[in-house]
Amino acid sequence: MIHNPSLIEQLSLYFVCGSQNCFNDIENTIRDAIMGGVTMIQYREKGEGAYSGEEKVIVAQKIKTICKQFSVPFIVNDDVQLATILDADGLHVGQEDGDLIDIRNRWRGILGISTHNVEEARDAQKIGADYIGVGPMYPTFSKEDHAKVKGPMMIKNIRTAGIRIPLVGIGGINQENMRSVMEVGADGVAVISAISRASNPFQAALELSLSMEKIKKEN
Ligand code: TZP
Ligand code: MG
Repeated sequence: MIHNPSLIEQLSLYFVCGSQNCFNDIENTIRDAIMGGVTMIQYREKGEGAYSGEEKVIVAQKIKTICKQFSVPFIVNDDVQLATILDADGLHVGQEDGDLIDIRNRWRGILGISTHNVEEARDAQKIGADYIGVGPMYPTFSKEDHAKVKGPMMIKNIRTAGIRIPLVGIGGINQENMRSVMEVGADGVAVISAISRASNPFQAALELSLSMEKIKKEN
């Protein structure tokens, strides 16, 4: 039987990654992470040492091919044009990436929006986002211009306000604290360094994935 995972299942363990986050080759890191059990990939090429232009398109295409091979959704960060050229499964944007209603109208694939409070979460739901990211949950070294740390309490506030959109926590999440993020109503966690900076990304993804399976079973 073919299993068609729901978006909520696909959000369980969401690996966000650009070449700047990896010790080794990004393609190998992403392949290892998928083999370890990550359920969604976001290509987020940003910051010092990031690829741009043609180089970025080539790398993105390779990552898309890997995702296709393993039937894992391929999401592009920020760049509607790149997502369109590559026919990506999804696009993820932040609050500063343009008019979000206009982006929703132009992009019919999966749309994820970064949010930091109840108002942004409500607006994202209203305009028809498919999921939101909420963060940072904990201190992070992977995003320089990040908002103030919100903690899992922000997810609790969003859920208490009746906002039911699929949601992942992001920012400083690891094996030790992921349970606290799930317990307040997240559908999954998004991580960069917990996998990309691990000495063995496959092993790190496997351990996170097994923990996530256990946490989801318990709830
Ligand atoms: N948005 C909020 S925090 C963050 C992003 C992209 C960085 C998350 O990276 P890490 O290494 O999992 O803390
Ligand atoms: Mg952005």
